[in-house]
Amino acid sequence: MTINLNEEDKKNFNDDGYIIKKGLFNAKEIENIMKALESDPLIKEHMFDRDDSDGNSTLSVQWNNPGNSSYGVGARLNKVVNIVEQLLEEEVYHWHSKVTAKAAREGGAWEWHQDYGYWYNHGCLYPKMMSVMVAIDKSVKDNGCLQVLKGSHHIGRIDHIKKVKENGDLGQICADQERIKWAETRHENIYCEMEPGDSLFFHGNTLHGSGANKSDMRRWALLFCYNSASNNPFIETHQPYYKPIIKADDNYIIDNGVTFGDGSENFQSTYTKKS
Ligand SMILES: O=C(O)CCC(=O)C(=O)O
Repeated sequence: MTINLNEEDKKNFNDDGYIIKKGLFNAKEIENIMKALESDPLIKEHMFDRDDSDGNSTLSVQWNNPGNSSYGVGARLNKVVNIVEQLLEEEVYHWHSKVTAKAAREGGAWEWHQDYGYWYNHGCLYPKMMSVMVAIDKSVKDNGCLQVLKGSHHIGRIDHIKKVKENGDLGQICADQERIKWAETRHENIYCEMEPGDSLFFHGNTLHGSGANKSDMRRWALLFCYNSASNNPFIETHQPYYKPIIKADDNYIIDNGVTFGDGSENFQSTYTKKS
């Protein structure tokens, strides 16, 4: 199915750097995705801790091939890819997908960053890239929902550095702190509160981050990231070159029940596992 975005959606994305599509995934789809994420041994095997400055961690797992699992195929669904292509105004290909899982009371924060702040270093010349965050659990301020600085994609790419923790150790990679300080004075900080199935579409240069999970509610999210077909990286990294997306029917996740990865996902394990 093609969901035709209206002019307002496109304008909002261009002006604000994000839009939220409520209920893009229905309750049964989210149930199947959640069951697959919670029980697929491949997910357990590739989950890694990503510490924040206070030592709280978010579990994360990332893969390059969308595949056919309930959680992976979402990145290939017509209803998702067609929206991304309308927003970036050209054909896109799958860059990577990931899960970010904040446990109740323990899940850590993500420093302000731009995804293109990282992807620039993977040889993509243009910021014609974006992400889609699908809420698996209800996401609110208290459990560390994603925050965006509205309209901050207009700033352009900001240098990213490793944050120095209070004890002097190097922490997460984040956008230059001086620029963030100024960006926060000029761009509204939006807490993207979402119900399961709601999906946030945001530009590669939109500054975003999230707070620690201080609540008793878990906060899991699934992220699909895309590059424009014309923006093939000019260097070789772990990220993929252009490969057409084989779009999947919107009913795939329901029709196929709970499906696990088959090993073709090319899971990335770039984070340090906690001992
Ligand atoms: O899960 C989150 O709160 C943030 C994830 C994020 O910003 C990212 O993966 O780039």
